[in-house]
Amino acid sequence: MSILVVEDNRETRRKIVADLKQNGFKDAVFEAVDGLDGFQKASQNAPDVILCDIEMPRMDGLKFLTAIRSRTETEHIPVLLLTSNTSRDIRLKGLTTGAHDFIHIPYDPQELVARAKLHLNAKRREEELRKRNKELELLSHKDALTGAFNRRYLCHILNVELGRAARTDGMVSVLMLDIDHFKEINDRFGHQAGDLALKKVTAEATACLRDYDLFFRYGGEEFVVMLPDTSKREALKVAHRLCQKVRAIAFSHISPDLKITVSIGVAAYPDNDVCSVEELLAHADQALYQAKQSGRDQVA
Ligand code: GH3
Ligand code: MG
Ligand code: MG
Ligand code: MG
Ligand code: MG
Repeated sequence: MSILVVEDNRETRRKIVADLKQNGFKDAVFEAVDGLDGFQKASQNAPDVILCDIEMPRMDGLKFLTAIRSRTETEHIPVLLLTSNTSRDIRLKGLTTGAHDFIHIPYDPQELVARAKLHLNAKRREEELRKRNKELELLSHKDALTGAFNRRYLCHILNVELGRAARTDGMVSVLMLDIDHFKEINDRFGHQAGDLALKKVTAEATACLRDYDLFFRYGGEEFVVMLPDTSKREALKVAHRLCQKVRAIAFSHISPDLKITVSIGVAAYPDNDVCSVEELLAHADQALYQAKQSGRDQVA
C-alpha cells in the first residue's frame, strides 16, 4: 500500500509526509511538488490513496482529479483534497469531479491518518470485490466438469462474432462435435470413465486449436468449436484434425479397449447464407446428423 502526497507548499508537504511516516506508512509515502508531477507519479506507480492540494501551479487539484479519473489505471484511486480556506463552490466541484474526502488545513495528524486508512481499506475491499466479480464472470462462462466454455457463453460470443463478420465482410465457422456411441462407453466402462473421456476430448481439442478459437460444451457429449476468421474450407481441415486427435486418445489406465471417436458437422458464415446464431448452429447440427448417418467417426 502506498500514499502519494501532492502539495506545492513544501512545508505542508513535508509535515504531512512526516506524520504519515510516523503512523504506519513508513516506506509507503511518495511526494509530488505540483499537479503535473503528481499526475506523472500516480500514472507510474498507481498509489492506493492520494492526498492532493487544490491550488497548485502547472496543474491544479481539480484538473489533477479529472486527469486521474480519466485513466483506467488510476480511476479508482481515492483522492482526498487538502483544503484551507477553499470556497464552497470549489469544494462542490471537488466532490463532483470525484474527490472521496477533504482534509482541512491546518489538519489534525491523527484525523489525517485515520481518513487515509479509512479510504485505503475501502479501496482494498473494492479491489477484492472487483477481482471476485471477474472470477465469477469467468466461472459463469465455464462448464464445471470439463472447464470448456458453456452453452450460455457460446450464444453470447457467437452472436458477437457473427455481428462482426457481417459488419466487416468477414467469416466465422463452427464445428459441432458429438461423441459416437457414448452411451455404450458409459455402459461398458462406467460413468466415471465417460466423464474422463469428456475431459480428455476437451483437453485434446483445446490444445490443438488456435488461441482465438473457442471450445464449448454444448450439452452432454456434444461440443462446439467457434473458429473466427475461418472459411469453411479451413474449418473442414480443422475438423478432420480434431477427428484424428480424438481417435488417438489412449485410456490405457482404464482399458486398452476404451476408444472414442467423434462425428463433426461443419457450418460457416457467409457460406451457409445464415443470419443468426440459431441458423448457423442448425446447419452445423444438420451436417453432424449427416456424419452420423454416413457411419460416424467422420466430418460432414
Ligand atoms: P450417437 O453416436 O448417436 O451420438 O450415440 P450416443 O450414445 O453418443 O448418443 P446418445 O444421445 O444416445 O447418448 C448420449 C449419452 O451421453 C447419454 C448420456 O448418459 C451421456 N452423457 C451425457 N452427459 C454426460 C456426462 O456428463 N457424463 C457422462 N459420463 N455421460 C454423459
Ligand atoms: Mg497550494
Ligand atoms: Mg449427442
Ligand atoms: Mg445422440
Ligand atoms: Mg453421441
